Amino acid sequence: MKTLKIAIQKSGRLNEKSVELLKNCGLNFDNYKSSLISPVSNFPLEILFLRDDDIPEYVQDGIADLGIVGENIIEETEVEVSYLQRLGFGKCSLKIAVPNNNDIQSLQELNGRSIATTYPVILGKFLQKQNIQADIRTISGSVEISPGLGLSDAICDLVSTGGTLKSNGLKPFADVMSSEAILISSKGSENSELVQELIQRVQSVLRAKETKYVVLNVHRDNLQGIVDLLPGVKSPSVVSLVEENWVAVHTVIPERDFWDRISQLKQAGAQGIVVMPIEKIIL
Ligand code: PRT
Ligand code: ZN
Repeated sequence: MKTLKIAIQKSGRLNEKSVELLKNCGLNFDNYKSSLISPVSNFPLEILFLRDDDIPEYVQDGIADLGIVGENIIEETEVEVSYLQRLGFGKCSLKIAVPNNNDIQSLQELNGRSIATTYPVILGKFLQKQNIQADIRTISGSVEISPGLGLSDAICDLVSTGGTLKSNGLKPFADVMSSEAILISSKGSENSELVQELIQRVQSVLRAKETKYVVLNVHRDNLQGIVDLLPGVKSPSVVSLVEENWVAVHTVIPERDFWDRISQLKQAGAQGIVVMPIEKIIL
């Protein structure tokens, strides 16, 4: 059987979460920082540890069958790869930012101005779409200091908390794209059985992350009210308790509206609510 290769970031913002995801998929491998390649002992897979900028091209060229990388890098390198799954981590936005004391009000006012960035391709397409002629200054890093040094009027860079912009006296001005880590494959390899098996494992881990397992106690008189609050669940399990007319309801709740749902359940008579993380959900 052919051994697959998956490229992930060697070190940096996506490394830890990528390793965690693969480990949660049941893959056994050593995460030695010094090695470039690590075999998986219980799946025909090798892990390549690379700089994130190199991952899209490695995958496009088939040197790696799969990769985990930020959408921003895929778009910037303009590679032809298949998007398999958004992974929900490494979230950030590519934004144009201007100095706090700048009087630029509208996008059109960027005409004739200079913008420093490490994302000239994405920025170029964005400006073209908006019909703006600005001078894109491509630099290789520390973009945020360029207005202060008088190198550009504005910048276009990734933002997550906004702290870097703030500490450099900059304010966000326009959203160019939002990004998160994505599982990609080289064109065509998504059809292979092994890749499909991996995608299923990744999806079961992600589904589990989005849901919590909840057990609660309720008097039978209030049971229907509780069940009505659990849409999307085919049929919660109901187990009789020793105390007469009391039951335990076992169910899953989506993480995103978790607190709202819990307070509704309490109001409807739920008691002794126990919440547990789920490891995997296999459909
Ligand atoms: O060594 P290698 O080339 O592999 O790594 P790198 O240094 O080029 O990338 P790295 O590890 O910094 O980021 C990897 C990926 O994480 C990026 O390609 C994005 O997809 C994603 N990501 C998520 C981010 C951020 N959030 C982020 N905040 N990448 C960079 N930043 C930087 C940004 O450039 C700016 O300097 O963080 C600063 C802003 O952060 P805040 O929190 O102050 O807004
Ligand atoms: Zn990089």
